Amino acid sequence: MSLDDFERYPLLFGPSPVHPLDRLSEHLGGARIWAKREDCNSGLAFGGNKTRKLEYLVPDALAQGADTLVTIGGVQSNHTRQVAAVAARAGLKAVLVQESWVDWPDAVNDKVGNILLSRIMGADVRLVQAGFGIGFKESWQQALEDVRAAGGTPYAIPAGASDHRLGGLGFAGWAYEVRRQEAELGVFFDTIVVCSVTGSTHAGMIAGFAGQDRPRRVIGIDASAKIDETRAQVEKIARNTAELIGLGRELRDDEITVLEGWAGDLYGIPVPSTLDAIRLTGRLEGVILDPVYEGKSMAGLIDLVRDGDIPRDSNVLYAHLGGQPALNAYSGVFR
Ligand code: 5PA
Repeated sequence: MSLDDFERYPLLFGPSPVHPLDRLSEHLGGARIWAKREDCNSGLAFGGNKTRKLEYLVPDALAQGADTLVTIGGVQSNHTRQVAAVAARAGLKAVLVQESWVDWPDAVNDKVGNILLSRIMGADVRLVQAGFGIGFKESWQQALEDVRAAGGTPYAIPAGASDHRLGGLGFAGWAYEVRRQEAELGVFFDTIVVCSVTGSTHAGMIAGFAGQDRPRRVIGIDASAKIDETRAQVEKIARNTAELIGLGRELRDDEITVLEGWAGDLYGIPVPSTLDAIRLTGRLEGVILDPVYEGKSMAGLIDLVRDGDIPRDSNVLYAHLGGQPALNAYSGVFR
């Protein structure tokens, strides 16, 4: 088996853009930083990392005769918004369980940004009281039951499309896409920096890069503030995905790196380093990051470059995974 043996339902524009962040690189005084832009990878409701993962789940849903995609996330989940868009595009219904993962005081938190977009796209949006967790949830099981009881055929997509057999394939494909873009650009990215929460973005990359001849560091930055769970999930999905795409060997422990230190104490709550990273990237590059995910992984990248952990002669690829719609629910922190 190889990745090409899996059916893919095209949802992206094509390869996502790669470009240098020269003013940020200059500011940090070392390591050339580039970005690969999953935040503009698709015309479907602003795209993002889940849109790429879902290319491999949609054919499975259609093959099973499903008529409704059922998934789960926080109130400002980017994932659920992308499922709503993909359901619309594929002519399916969407049921979105939106749990109160983040205790965030912004008065419009459950009205603007991602949840607004999901409502516009016709998803059945259900607000549920339950805390953060990337595992399987009762509310999600209930939503699946409800669809069945109404005579529908649900297709279950776990949080972040991660703990799913096919969840790692999209970003395994990303690793091959990077290699093709490197050949065009004449550059080699020795270090990749990516935000990790439900794990299949980072895990897919690990599996995809593991099959390439030139080794590189794929550094996950935890944004869940639950490092042990993130690490365990990344490891599990990376190993499953590697097997699925026929890597032909076990992944080594040193191929799986998830770093903590930039999430703060709680998922979904920005800390000073998050806001500094968002402002710096906005002011130097005109590139917008969100306070839940990308601001935290960029804060990690900045410190790793500044401290010399990523050497000055490195070419670093920052995976920008999307997430900007949630900014609308965080306007209070930028006043
Ligand atoms: C998310 C996830 P993984 O969950 O695959 O580790 O990706 C982390 C991540 N960046 C990084 C952005 C913009 C993301 O949206 N979002 C989740 C969501 O519900 O939106 C799955 C948590």
